[in-house]
Amino acid sequence: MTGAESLIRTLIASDVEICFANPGTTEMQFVVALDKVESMRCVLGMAETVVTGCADGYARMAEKPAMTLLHCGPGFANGIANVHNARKANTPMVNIVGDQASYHRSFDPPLTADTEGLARAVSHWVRTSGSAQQVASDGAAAVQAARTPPGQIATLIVPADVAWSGGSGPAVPLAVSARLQVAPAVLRAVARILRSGEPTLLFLNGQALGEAGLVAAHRIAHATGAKLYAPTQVPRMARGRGRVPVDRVPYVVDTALQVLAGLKHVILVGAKPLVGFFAYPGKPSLMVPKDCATHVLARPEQDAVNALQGLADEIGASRVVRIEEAGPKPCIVRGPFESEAFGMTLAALLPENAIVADDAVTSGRGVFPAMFNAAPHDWIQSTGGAIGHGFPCATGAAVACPDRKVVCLQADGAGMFTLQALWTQAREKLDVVNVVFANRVYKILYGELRTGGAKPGHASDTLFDLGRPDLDWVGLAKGMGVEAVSVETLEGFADTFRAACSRRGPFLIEFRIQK
Ligand SMILES: Cc1ncc(C[n+]2csc(CCOP(=O)(O)OP(=O)(O)O)c2C)c(N)n1
Repeated sequence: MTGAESLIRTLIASDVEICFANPGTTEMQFVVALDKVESMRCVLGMAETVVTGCADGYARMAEKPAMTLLHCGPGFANGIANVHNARKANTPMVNIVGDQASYHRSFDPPLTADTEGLARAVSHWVRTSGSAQQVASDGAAAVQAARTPPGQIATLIVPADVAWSGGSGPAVPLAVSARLQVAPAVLRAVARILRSGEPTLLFLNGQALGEAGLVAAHRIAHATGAKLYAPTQVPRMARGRGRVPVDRVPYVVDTALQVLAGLKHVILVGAKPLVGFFAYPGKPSLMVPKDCATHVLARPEQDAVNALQGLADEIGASRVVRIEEAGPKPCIVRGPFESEAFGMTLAALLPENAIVADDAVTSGRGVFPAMFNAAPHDWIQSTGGAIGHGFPCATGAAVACPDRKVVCLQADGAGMFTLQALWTQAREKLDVVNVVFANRVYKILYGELRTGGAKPGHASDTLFDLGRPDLDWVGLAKGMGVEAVSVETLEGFADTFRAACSRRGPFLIEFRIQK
């Protein structure tokens, strides 16, 4: 058995079931090994950012890593933006990167690059496998690293001679550490802050945004008057009717400062401090007031759900607290696109237990709060600010959850980064309804320009306007085997979305929006 086959069999034994890939010559031994095994499903992505974005969406929903199979430094480099997004989401991911044979590198053949350097920039764990006898145990260590709470990026580089030489056979899977528990003294200290009656925010992320975490946070909020907020970009959140309606911190700095004004304490629950996306002259980096103290209930790698439940008990919160309805009633609105109206319309039509993948940029801002009363669903979103996440993330989520409808909310400019994922959706017959917000501009960048007080000129119009020619999303989708329809009104969207949801398989709705 080759090193490559030993590694593949190790990954299978470690419960890695899916291989998102774009291979080349240095990965040929892996392809040969994959041909021999039945239990690893291979999914081709026709660009490495699609491959890594798929692996991110898959792991967020499957709660375990997929493997990616990537080609040398340049292949990995192409995938980095969505590895970065995955890293910010604490997604577990195992990247296997084939590379030049060890003795061949010194001749500097064309695909030779600083693969380790590239990998280190975005991975928590990096190793270049030194021998075919060792590569299987390297693979077991990579899965262990990826599954270490809260979830990590593990990248294993495998020189071609390591892959093709005689291996050890599969290695035994390694134990994965459990989430660390929060010390009782921390619960008591945080309880004292909550009892002070001073304005307090519980800032929730990661595990705390699952249903159990939100329910416990809601008990605390009900008992103490503490506010609850999620980050502007959430990795995965349980939402919809019957779930605790927690909003995200607004993207726009002035709005964020307004909603967080007056706070005296912020308690981090699996979250990092509330920092703005960018710095702006004269505006603060942190979104909480200067005299607001920051406390940590649970770090991202700790058991935030247990901590919230323990805290709720510590302060004597009622065990069961009614969840009040928040946000507008779902209904089908008529007329041209408007973000909140779109959200209300989507909320009225969203199938039960759907997954919503959000890379909708400005078009999505009003959608999130308008969907508190939609059917229960999971919301997954780009978390690292690198656009081009929606199509692949939705694709990976659909691979993970074949029985759930996936709805991908994709801004058009961001969508162009990874539109090849549509082809993967068609190839794998994935149940995804893609909605493209075709405003034909980088709208957010016009906003950023005006924030600095400038007025658009010829350069900004050239760089932010996506017209001349207009993108034809129906044509682009059809070219990749995905049925598509263009709509211009909310009622047109409602009819098309309803029809798309009544069938299985990928579909694309181009929502043409006034610039
Ligand atoms: C990988 C990456 N490249 C570039 C950017 C900078 N950027 C942020 S938003 C944006 C344009 C977004 O436009 P679109 O997706 O059409 O959404 P809209 O602003 O129109 O809602 C760009 C280019 C980024 N965030 N990430």
